[in-house]
Amino acid sequence: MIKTRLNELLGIKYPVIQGGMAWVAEAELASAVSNAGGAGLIAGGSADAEIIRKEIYKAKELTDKPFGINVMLMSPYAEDLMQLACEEKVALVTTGAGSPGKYIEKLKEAGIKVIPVVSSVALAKRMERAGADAVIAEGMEAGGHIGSITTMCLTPQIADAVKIPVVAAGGIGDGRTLAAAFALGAQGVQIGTLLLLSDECKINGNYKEIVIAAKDTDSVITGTNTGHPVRQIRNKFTRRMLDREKEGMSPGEYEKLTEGSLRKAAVDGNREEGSFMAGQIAGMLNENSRRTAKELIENLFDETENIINKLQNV
Ligand code: TUI
Repeated sequence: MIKTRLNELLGIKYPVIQGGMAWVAEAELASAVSNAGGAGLIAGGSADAEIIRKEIYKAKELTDKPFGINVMLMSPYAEDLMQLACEEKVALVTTGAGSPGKYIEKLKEAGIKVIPVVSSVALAKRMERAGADAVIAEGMEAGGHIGSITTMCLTPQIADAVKIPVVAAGGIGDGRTLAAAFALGAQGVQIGTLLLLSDECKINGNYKEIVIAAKDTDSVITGTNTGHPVRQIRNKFTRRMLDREKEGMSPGEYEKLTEGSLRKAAVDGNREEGSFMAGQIAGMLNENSRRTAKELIENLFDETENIINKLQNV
């Protein structure tokens, strides 16, 4: 059995945290991941606190295991969601797309574990000083909003720079990549793309088909120069975005073009206009990857143990 400081910190069976996927990670997925022995998350995305409160209540009905919320810090409701987390005493808060420094003290007072996603050594160190319990080192292999360093290079550099546990994210999709994360100095992993295909993930079926069909080179990064770099599967929407970026689109126009695109992917399954965020591991996934969250997580850790055992003979 793989046991690390992350298991201890969160009181979980497997050292895995679910990615905080906006418009994707709802109560059903979060509770399934927690029931499977990981740390499930409800994604705050751009939703207001009352919507997320309902999801928290639903998750409390579905699991008695620890789960948390992910707060996307560019959301206008980020502060409300932090307040909500304290009121509802969720087990953990992960954050993305910014620095949660000013919220950490209050969250800790409420007994909540705080685990920010970071994409640089500098921010990881700042988060440790501010009292974070662990950090998620997210490489640019990940889906959604990303930094510029790969998981392979970011994880060991952050592991060397901080004493708190490091969770590797971006590019983790099977036992080989998970074992590699441990080799890089991580105490656990965050999994997003793999869970898109779990039965409990209720996104539009087209989204799942698009992720399954994706090859290694099928994701692109939009927004590198105009706003926030975002990895997603190439389609008509990304081609238009990249064309407009070349022509010198303003950040304002960028925001306007992206507005609603995630909903169009996750809810409507609009193949042309949706932003189908997914990591580079999409290329590894196939029809057999459609499983329950429990099967996916158990299989992932079985594979990891096998790989680690095999590596003893290298
Ligand atoms: O946040 C994510 N992934 C996301 S958020 C999201 S919603 C969105 N939709 C459209 C455009 C933009 C966002 C979709 N996917 N991952 C965690 C993450 N955080 N990756 C990188 C960062 C990050 C980047 C810069 C964290 C902090 C930061 O700088 C903060 C500072 O103050 O230095």
